[in-house]
Amino acid sequence: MTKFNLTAAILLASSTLATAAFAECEVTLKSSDTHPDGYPTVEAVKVMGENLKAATGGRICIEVFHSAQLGEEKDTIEQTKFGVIDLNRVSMGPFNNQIEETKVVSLPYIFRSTDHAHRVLDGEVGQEILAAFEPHGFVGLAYYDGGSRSFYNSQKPIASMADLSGMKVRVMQSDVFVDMMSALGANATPMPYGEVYSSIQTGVIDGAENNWPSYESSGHFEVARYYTLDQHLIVPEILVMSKASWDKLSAEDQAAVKAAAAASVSVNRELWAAREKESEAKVRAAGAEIIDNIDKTPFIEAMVPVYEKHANTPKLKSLVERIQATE
Ligand code: GTR
Repeated sequence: MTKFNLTAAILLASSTLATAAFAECEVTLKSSDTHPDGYPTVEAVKVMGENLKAATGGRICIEVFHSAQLGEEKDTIEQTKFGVIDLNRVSMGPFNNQIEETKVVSLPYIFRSTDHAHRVLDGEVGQEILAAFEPHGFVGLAYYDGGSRSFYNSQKPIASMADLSGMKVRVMQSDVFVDMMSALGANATPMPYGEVYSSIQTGVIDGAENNWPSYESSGHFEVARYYTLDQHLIVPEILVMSKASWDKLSAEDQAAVKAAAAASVSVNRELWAAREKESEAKVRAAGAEIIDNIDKTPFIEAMVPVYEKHANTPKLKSLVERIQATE
């Protein structure tokens, strides 16, 4: 069975199930997430669904397909564009190659902290980047927390850029991250999230990079025990809706979707903060070796060519400057 046929079969099977559980809903929006049930993004979209159902008198519901049941992020983005999937919670990363504005908030060390990221995303720049999705077939609804991402590997503790030299490190499928790894002297291997565990286990790659909750929930800590807190990326998570699905809704229902999405942001942030701590405690207890207090300055300085290459138009440069100027 081809990948497309398989996905179609899963969707067909899932829509039969959906009919039973969501029988009373006029419209059931299918929502995709790569993470397992209970993960802060999955739970936030569930809460959004409850609020949307209440706000529309039970007419519009959301069914969340977690654990990559609908496919890997890049494929689900395509399906969302065509309205096969209605809602999708993904990282900004896989959008970088098609929506250039998303590159700005995916640049290494662009945000100084999660609070800084919140102030930018909750403000005008955040709204402008959400608006940039529309010409590409998506409606940008909300930003969720993705913490900060750091390197982990199966080979050795990494305490400096020199230690990264020549290592094969998986990145999300985005040229920004490929160039980031080259600038650090490592070999970037872009691949879907679901392939990372076995690729580390079999030695196809030496490691990857992610935040505490993903490092933990994916089980990557079991096969890559050295985790270096260099915090090179704070990449926002994004919830988008298919423009095709959006256009089928009345203006009133569109407003209800927007409001329910906006209200789910604080739910996500609260769950995220708690999960980061839980995940950290879990991987530490499992014996992961955490390399902390490294000098980040050389990592930050090495990113100059990445900014030059990817923030390469007046519009993108100005977005970078406005983010940096945000207190
Ligand atoms: C996670 C993120 C996912 C996915 C994954 C990855 O932190 O929440 O959406 O992008 O990283 O590395 O592919």
